[in-house]
Amino acid sequence: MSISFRLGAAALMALLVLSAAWAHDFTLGSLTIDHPWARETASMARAGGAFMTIENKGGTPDKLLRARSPVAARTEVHTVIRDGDVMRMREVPAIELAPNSKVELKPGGYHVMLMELKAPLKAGDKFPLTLTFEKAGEITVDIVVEKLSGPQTDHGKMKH
Ligand SMILES: [Cu+2]
Repeated sequence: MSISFRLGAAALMALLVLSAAWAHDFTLGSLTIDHPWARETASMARAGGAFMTIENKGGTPDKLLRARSPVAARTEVHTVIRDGDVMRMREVPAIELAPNSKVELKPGGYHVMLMELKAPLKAGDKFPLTLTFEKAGEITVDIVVEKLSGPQTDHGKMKH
């Protein structure tokens, strides 16, 4: 076996291991929760946002009702609305998951708001978040904290 083949194989293995780690999705009945993540928070921030893509592969609608996590004293499900030229976050009673569709929770849109954080969220950290769906029930997913990137236009500056 040549050296270059071995290196290639090693690189391929590393890539496979990495992509497996990053695939990071969870299944609950006909729901798939893909890539749940949260933004790193500034050291003084008391709140942070958690995001993910939820796909409903089933033929019946479901709803994300609420979430909870040991890292935050309270959580709310939020959306972002434009109010004049200010973006504001509003609590919503639920996120509707239509049959055979995907909903993306992302900065500037739907998110799980982690309120009264017990400690800042640091890039690379992982923590559990338990999601409650109206029909599918409960699942605990691992949230991976990612670095803040781009302009700081998220929760810190937004009004509730
Ligand atoms: Cu929010």
